[in-house]
Amino acid sequence: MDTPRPGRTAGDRQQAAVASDADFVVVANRLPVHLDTSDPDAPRWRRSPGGLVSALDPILRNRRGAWVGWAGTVTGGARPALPEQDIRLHPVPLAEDEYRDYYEGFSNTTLWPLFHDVVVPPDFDQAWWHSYLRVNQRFAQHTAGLAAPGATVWVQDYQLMLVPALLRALRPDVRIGFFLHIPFPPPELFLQLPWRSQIVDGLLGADLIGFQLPGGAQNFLQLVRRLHRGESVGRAPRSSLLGSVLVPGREVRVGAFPISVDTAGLEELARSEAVRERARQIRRQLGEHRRVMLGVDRLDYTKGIDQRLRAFEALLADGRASARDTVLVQIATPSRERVEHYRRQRARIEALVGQINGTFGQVGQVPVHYLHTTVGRSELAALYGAADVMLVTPLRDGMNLVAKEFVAARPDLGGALVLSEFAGAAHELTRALLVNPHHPAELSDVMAAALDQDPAEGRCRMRDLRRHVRERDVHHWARSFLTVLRAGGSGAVPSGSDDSPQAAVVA
Ligand code: GDG
Repeated sequence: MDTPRPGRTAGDRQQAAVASDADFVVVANRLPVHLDTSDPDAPRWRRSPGGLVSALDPILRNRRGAWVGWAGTVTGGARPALPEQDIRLHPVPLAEDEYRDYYEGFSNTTLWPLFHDVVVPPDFDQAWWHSYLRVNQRFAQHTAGLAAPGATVWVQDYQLMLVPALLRALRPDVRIGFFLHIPFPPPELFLQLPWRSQIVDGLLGADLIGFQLPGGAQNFLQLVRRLHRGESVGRAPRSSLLGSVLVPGREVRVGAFPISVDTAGLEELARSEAVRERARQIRRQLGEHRRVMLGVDRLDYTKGIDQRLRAFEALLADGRASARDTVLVQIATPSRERVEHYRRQRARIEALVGQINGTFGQVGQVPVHYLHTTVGRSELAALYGAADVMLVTPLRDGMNLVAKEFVAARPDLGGALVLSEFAGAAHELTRALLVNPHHPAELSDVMAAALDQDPAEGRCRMRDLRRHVRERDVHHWARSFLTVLRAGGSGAVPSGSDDSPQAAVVA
């Protein structure tokens, strides 16, 4: 199949000619806001919680920064703005059929499963691909119209992998970084994709391509070699940079930059009296003497929620736990609810919860508390604080921020973290109780071991885990990426990206 060589139409040139003054532009599928319609008479834009926003916020405020993304509504309506007008938001419109084909289709039914070890089979659909290409072109055009001469542009994630090349064709003067939040699969899997060369060429429009783990970066470098898309050069992995791809006239650097959380912010929240009191209240509500296990995930088939429930069921069945002494609280945040695999996953999980509670529960005492909802940030911190055991057991996950958030929210050094080997976080949080979630007996055993963990050993592990997330927080992540991006070629330098130790190594 032909590689899309983004053509420069008169419309493109016109878009690029729009007055542009943003020195630092973040481009992501979603703007960092959502429309709060709890009062239907007065809908309000509210800032969405998340580490990405808090990490980029100071950089966006200090420079003439802008965020390009979809506002989350296909119905139009009021232009999104934050109450305090602090970050300049630039909405990219999406039509209903584009939401279906670009977002639910190509992004979440083709790329998402393909990049997560084909946990479910990906669908390949030409119409979805065309929609993905069209929407990526739109994002590139909007960004081109907004960026100041020599600006730094940071493109985020798998929904926008064509944007780097499309943007470079419109604005060769800007410096482009790309970061992939999900795993990058081995070439054997990626090569299934009918549009594989186009995606690789899209990414190669960047100056720096960042992955969560060195393995993802290496998979990408191997793929470039297999597809002959440029000369791929490896480097001794002394720093975040793992190699480069030489394309005509340019070097594209490739590295690993594990994302993290706002550790200090979460710790402060966890230490607040309101959150601590709420944590005590949750424990009282669940039963003073019961051990509390917790899962917090988007309801996604990659997160291993059903494997976790089955492992708990096995503990109840063999008597290592009972509804009297143990409870599992599972927060399952609604996600991609119109996509078939997600609908089926929800039905499977809810049947399993019903089965477990029906078999092992008593009046007033059920073993699983399942909430299909989104809870507030303080409530989440209180749940982290109330848990004896945090269960993070994805079958495959780029990083998993919940694991790092739990650690950040435990200044009391309490709680045990059970963590899947297949989460990116396992490469850093090696003092967690690591587990293979594909192995049912091992999963039950590690959950039982976590419930019975010696408190002194638990504190020791938690101390080590906390040291890591304090040093490597989300600010460190953003600084490391932007410092390396700045270290090559020309372009505006975002403030706050002071030299990190890694910069010295790669300079
Ligand atoms: C992708 C990659 C990578 C969840 N429920 C509630 C809530 N959350 C928050 C968590 C956490 C975030 O959502 C989920 O982040 P994860 O990392 O666990 O997972 P993905 O959504 O799949 O994210 C992943 C990440 O990008 C970043 O690069 O780590 O691998 O798949 O922050 O706290 N927050 C609130 N209420 C909830 O009910 N407030």
